[in-house]
Amino acid sequence: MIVVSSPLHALHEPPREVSGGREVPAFEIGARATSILAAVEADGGFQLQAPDGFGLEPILAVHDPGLVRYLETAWDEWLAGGTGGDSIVPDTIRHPGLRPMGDAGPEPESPCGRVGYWTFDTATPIVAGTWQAARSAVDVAITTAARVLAGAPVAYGLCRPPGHHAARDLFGGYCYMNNAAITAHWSTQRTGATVAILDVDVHHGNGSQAIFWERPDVLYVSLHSDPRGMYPYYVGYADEVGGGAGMGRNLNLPLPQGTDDAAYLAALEVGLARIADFGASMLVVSLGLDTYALDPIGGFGLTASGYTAIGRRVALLGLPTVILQEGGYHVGDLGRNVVAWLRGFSPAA
Ligand code: Q9C
Ligand code: ZN
Repeated sequence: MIVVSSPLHALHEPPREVSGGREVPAFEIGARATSILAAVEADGGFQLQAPDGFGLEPILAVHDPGLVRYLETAWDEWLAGGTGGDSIVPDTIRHPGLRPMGDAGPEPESPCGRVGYWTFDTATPIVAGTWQAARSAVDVAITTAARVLAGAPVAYGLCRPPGHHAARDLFGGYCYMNNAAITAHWSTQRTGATVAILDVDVHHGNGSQAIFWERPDVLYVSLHSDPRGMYPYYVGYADEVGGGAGMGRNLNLPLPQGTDDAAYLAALEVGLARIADFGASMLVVSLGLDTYALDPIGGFGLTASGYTAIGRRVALLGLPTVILQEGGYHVGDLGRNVVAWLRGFSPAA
């Protein structure tokens, strides 16, 4: 199996995040990618490749140009503003209740005002290298799809930072640009493909859902921890089924805290049946390993052998498959769990 990765991810190293009312060391750190690469290299059966550069066009096809411009300029502007600090975190967030007019209003000029205009949480700091790292993650993701469109049955992209929480005009949830959504859209434009996104991260991929909400040609299916008790809290419920031309092309399967391998595999059958029904020509997997039993923020009970079984079951769909890294925060076991999943999908690597 081809594995695409870039060393540029390491330029994004947030020192901390605000979580549960405290500053805690960031969960989404470079050591995650190191763990995955080490396990992939130790396996020996994977073919490591560097990404190609795709520029801004595929990004701007999915994201608001204002968000992209913000991410590109935020750090320099923050430094110039003299507010100090080693990372950008909002103190005020553009809540829709602030504006009875119902629109977003103008983007402020103050650096503090700008960050809260484009993000929705306090867990996703911008540091000096965030823009370059986030761009490299997009290039990794598109390159992975390009290999599959060129005939590889499956390929894995080690995206970091992750992407599935980023919406058209919002970053958050450790995500700055939506690698999977950009890649799915790029694939539809390149080939006329119909794409199914299977999101197995423990968190609902609100960004991917929102981006394809009205799209008939991209099906979004997500298995995740019930948002009543889990980030992103306000979205990811079972009654969210898509809108307009995308009605019926969104499937949320919220699962209880503590979900184990067996219960997960049962729910996966429901998601895979919908994908088979849809008749996708390509599959994008948003691969989060924060469903792991020992994950520090996940709350599910999945195991390495569960991941192998899940990967094997997804492979049985028989679709050309682009697997993109999302979450997973047990750094010590993350690489082993990724390889367990990929080996399940492709036992011969
Ligand atoms: N107490 C991804 O897995 N909130 N993002 C964490 C922990 C943010 C997760 C709170 C979670 C974002 C890609
Ligand atoms: Zn997650």
